Amino acid sequence: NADHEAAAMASTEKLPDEERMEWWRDASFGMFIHWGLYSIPAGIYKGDTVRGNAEWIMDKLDIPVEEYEEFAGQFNPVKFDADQWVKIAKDAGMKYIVITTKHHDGFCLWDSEVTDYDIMDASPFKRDILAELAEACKKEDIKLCFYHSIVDWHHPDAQAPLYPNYNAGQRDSTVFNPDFPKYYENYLKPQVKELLTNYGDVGVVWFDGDWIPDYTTEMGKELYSFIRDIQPNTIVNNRVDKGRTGMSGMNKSGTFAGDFGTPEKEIPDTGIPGVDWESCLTMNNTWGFKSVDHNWKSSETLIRDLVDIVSKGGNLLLNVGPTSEGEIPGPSVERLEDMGAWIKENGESIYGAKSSPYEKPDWGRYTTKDGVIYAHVFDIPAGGKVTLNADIAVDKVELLVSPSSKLSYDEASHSLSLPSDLPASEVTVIKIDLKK
Ligand code: FUL
Repeated sequence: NADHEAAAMASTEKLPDEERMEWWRDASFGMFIHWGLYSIPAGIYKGDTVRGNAEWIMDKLDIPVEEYEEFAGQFNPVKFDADQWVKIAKDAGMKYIVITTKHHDGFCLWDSEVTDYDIMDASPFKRDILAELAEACKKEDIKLCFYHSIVDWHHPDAQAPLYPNYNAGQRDSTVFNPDFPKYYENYLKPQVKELLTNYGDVGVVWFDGDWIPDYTTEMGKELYSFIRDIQPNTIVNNRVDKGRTGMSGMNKSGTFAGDFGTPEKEIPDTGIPGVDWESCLTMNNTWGFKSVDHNWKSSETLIRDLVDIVSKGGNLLLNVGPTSEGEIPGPSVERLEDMGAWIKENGESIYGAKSSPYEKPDWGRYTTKDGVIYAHVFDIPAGGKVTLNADIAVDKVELLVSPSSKLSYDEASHSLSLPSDLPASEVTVIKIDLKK
């Protein structure tokens, strides 16, 4: 249909790097969606519960390929509603969505031409998830982005059985699959091409699985140009290559490693000037849906994490793991609603904001934009006195949520006095206009 076709058109005008990265830098906040067959066992198989990430169940519980494949025939997420997912993201203040087109288990959420192990050919659902999301995103002006795993436990030229005890931490990292280059050439690249050809503008390609020894820096470099040749403005994460450092997921200096760093389940202590990065975080302890994981972070923690990340110059990619029926879990939706409510009132201090040149204060964080410093107060000091820990040339101060309420500033002590009847907030934002 016409909507489908309009959503499938991609722009081809090549932007200079600063402009190409602009929407992403200004966006600050996106939704990560880990969804696939693993949502069916939801962390438990034949009575065993997977430790940690539920999307790793095939590997962690040693489920043979033929047994795992049976989930494909059961995957029928009748409650999936792309418009609703996009609305949940948009109402939360998120500007982009990154969905697992294929995770390590190899199952594809779109109608891939190079395999039948996908939603259209192997499952009763027979709807192209990516096409529906592309349409919904286009309507709401949300950027659609694709996570794509380099690791593939299902494809014979790339799969696990060659790797006894396949595990990022435990496996013998010297064992190679001699057929991996075939998989790279005849499967991985054609799939990436499909993703970049059939669903309109792709904001980001978010690779994962760069750690396997079969995948080389040469492949990464080639894949990067391959993508930019098809869609010149697509942004690619650093896992297109092995250039990231272990813990922080930032880029090693001097190595080729995509367009931005990807600290995982972690917020770096400080940003790095001139380096783009995005922390991906879970709301509980897993990416893929896990029925027994109720260890939810509070909305307050998540809002403060967002502020912390933006104050250091990064983006937050916050995960949801929909159920096998196609629903974003209730506790995730509640948290996203709380975040949306806060952002609705305070978003000016987040979108397009940069890290400030000042040390982080004990009471919270600073962000900055257009001659304004935003002081984000996490814990209001006793007596309502917030002391600026830097020599900031204050012209005017006001509460972002209620510009008319009384706020005073004492220049000698660099301190702001907050009114005692302040409405409660996870983070109270004070807007400080700087002297010109
Ligand atoms: C990791 C993967 O192994 C996890 O399953 C998850 O997708 C995370 C974002 O990246 O490396």
